Amino acid sequence: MKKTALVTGILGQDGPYLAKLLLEKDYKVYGLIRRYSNPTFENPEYLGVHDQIEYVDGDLTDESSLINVVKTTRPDEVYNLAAQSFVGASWQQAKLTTEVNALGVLSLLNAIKFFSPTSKFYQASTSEMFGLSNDDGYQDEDTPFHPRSPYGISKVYAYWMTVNFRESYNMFTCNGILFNHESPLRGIQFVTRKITDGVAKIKLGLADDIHLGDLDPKRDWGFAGDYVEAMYLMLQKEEPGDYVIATGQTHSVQDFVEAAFTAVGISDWKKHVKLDPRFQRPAEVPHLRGRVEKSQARLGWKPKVTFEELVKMMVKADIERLEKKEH
Ligand code: G4F
Repeated sequence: MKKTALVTGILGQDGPYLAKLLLEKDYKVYGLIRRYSNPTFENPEYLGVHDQIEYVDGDLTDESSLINVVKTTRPDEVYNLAAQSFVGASWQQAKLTTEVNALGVLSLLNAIKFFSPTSKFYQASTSEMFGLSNDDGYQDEDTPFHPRSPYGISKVYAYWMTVNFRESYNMFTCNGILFNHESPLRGIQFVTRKITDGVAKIKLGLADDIHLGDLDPKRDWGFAGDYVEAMYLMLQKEEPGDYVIATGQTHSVQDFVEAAFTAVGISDWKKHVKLDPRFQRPAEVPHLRGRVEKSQARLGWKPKVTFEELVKMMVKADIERLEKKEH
């Protein structure tokens, strides 16, 4: 019998990469989608998986819809990737962020507990939970949390609820504490895609500048396609657990900008980058860098794509996309 997986957030960045991996492993993949007037299937289409996913209707803020989906699909594995995932928006929409990212996870865990208790559960936790915690320049599974945004706070709640269902009800629940992971499918608001799209437009003569909030923050950036493999591996272990997934290297926003301009042969990047306070955050997370000893030792997971390869991949994809649009 085919294994089955329910993936929430199937139209985002990670959902289609995970679906591709699971389909290659011969899973049946259910993708949860909430009601949109005009849903866009661009990301699953980009990876060629759209036709193979069975879409099911539901919303993390509507418990009865989750119960219905869990009860009818009874999946072997549930990957909760759905979220209000843009940190910057979480100050303006703190309650919505909390309802989706925190209470939504509680509802999903409850639906599994009552209607499919043997389903294994993956929660998309995040390095944003660490926030200011940066004792020795790294963060790992033992680093205390100090979230800096309503987004980070909502994710800390979901993290602990995931741990609590494991400890209280003996359910197989895991947290993947993923550091920033990017790809050509990244939403245009996130800084990496904003930069690569801007650089592609400048290269093609379609724009002059990129407006950014801050060049100093440092992030541990990896490739989303590598990171979904770690999600899968967590649920294949004998015992559930929580794992940091990262590259172990950190770069500033400025490093990313320089690498993206270099990828198209432009050296005077300063001419094209404007600092714009509209994109600054009320409280910043200055430095993220993950220590990945546990995931390497216990999951055998390692990132494959380097920082430079990632930047080049994203710039190339944006140039191709724009050239296609122009013709
Ligand atoms: O790309 P970002 O918006 O990602 P951020 O806030 O690090 O969050 C991402 O990674 C988290 C994992 O650590 C996820 F949990 C989360 O869902 C999301 O995927 O911003 C990266 C950095 C920040 O320090 C931000 O302040 O870039 C800085 N930045 C500077 N100028 C900017 C800009 N970010 C954006 N989006 N736009 C700017 O103009």
